[in-house]
Amino acid sequence: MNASLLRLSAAATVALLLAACGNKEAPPAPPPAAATAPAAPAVETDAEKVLNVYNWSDYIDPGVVPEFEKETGIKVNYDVFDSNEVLETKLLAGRTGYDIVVPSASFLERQIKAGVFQKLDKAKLPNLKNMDEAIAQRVAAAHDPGNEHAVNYFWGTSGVGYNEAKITERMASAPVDSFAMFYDPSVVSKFKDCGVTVLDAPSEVVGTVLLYLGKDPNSEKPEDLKAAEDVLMKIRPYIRYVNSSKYIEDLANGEVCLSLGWVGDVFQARDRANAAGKDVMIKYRIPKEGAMMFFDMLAIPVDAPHPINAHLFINYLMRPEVAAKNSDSVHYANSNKASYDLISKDVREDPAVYPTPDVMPKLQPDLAESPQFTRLLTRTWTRFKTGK
Ligand code: SPD
Repeated sequence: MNASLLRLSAAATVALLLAACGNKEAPPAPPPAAATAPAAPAVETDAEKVLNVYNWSDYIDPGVVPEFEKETGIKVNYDVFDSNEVLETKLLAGRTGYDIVVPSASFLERQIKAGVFQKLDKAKLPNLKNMDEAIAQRVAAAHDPGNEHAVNYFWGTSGVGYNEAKITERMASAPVDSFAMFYDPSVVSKFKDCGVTVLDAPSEVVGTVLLYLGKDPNSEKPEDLKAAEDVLMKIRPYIRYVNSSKYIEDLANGEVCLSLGWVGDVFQARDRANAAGKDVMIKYRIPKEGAMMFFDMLAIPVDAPHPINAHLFINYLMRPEVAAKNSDSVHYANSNKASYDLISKDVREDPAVYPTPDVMPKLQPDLAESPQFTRLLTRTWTRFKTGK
């Protein structure tokens, strides 16, 4: 194109733009919406626009359920639990009335075998495309072949949650990066007065004791369980309580100073303390001995009254922006790859939430137990909890 043509073309463009801007006449009325965009197809729901969800406590952003209700017109009844054992007892009894439950993968595995769950209708879950294949494969290989029954919601670890000031006041060089904080009587005894708590999660806690002892955390050998029980009984006098949800508030308000807790819960305690303007610094460490790793899974009971609504909600939770909002709020790692760039840097880059590649091999999955081992474990656990 020569210079005069260029000039002409530029002038023509300017003239056209000026003409467009200078046009005082009202623009032509837009065609009716129906003529431009076809009406969005009505979302298919169950006849009853209700959804009954049973999830872990403190495990969802408070805005997510109301936003889903507003978008779909489905009324969500939302109940919470804080132990896999409680959930399992209900599921095995049947007729829970729940449409979605969230067992950890090790429990899900045996519940699938007991026929508790229906297979997912993946055609109703297009957002599965957002999920991290590596995590899905890991769950498929160990617990749910083909990922037929469940979708990962969050994953994480249990480790050392502590109030920095109260701990260092009592022991300047406390081994906060070790399970010795709980399982060495000469250490844990120093924190008795400021409050030590342990999760009410038998297989997971016994797994952490076995890690501390340098043993296989999933061992079912009776002698290994006995060794773990010996440790637990020795430290029992220094434990204020065994509970899996109360410690969030208690760490936040300074009622307790040391918790064997789940990563996101400990960070929620930190957030609550900050929000209340408390001068409390709550921290979380993955112990150097390694940690137990869990995958909490969204699944639909076989007798769920509203299975279509359940699929809608699971698909909603897999929207990248919803998954990111949930992780930002509760500080647990999600496995929604499409959400990773939307998660706030504080969470996404926190190695306690998303452990670095060098730490990942130290994280041990909690594997499903045999019924015989569960019986032995339950006895050990009762002795530990009661201290007798
Ligand atoms: N407050 C939510 C905690 C969820 C933790 N799930 C952990 C399962 C451990 N096996």
